[in-house]
Amino acid sequence: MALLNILRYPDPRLHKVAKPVAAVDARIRELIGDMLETMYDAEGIGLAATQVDVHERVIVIDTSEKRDQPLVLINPELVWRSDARVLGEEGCLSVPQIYDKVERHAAVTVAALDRAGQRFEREVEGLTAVCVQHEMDHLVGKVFVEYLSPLKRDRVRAKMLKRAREEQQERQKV
Ligand code: K2U
Ligand code: ZN
Repeated sequence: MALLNILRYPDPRLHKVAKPVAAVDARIRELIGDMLETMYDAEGIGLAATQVDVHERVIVIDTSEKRDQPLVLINPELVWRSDARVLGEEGCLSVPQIYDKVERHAAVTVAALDRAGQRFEREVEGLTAVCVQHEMDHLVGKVFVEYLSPLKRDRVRAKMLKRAREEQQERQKV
């Protein structure tokens, strides 16, 4: 298993559209293991392959209290969306320390392949539903800050670029 590098906004690779997984093989299962390790290490509750610069349709999620119930979604598709919507505070491992409100469907049904390549459907609500929608946005190159106003989005972009410059200067000092 390995910890993977998480791309930081506004890295242009975060806007690439992921391709469907052609075969659920050993390579994909290793990627899923590494994504889960990376998500738990970063204290996230979800991670999309796009965020680790792999542009295939793979998502891992774990919203359980004990962090021991991973949900693996390969080639996920939403097959139902509730009319009811929720406005929730979102964050993103690719946009650290930035949180803001985003409106999502309150519940969704997602169809996907599991690690054995078997198709399944799962209806989710609450934080899991929000996370599924957030991660599926990543797979089409969308980051949650794009739901914010242009002013807020520009401020986030400037803050992230400043932080990246400062981190680069720190690395050059050592
Ligand atoms: O895509 C990611 O970077 C993972 C997000 C998943 C998430 C998105 C929206 C709302 C909640 C979670 C990260 O887990 S953000 C960090 C975090 C962790 C717990 C609760 C909220 C945010
Ligand atoms: Zn995210």
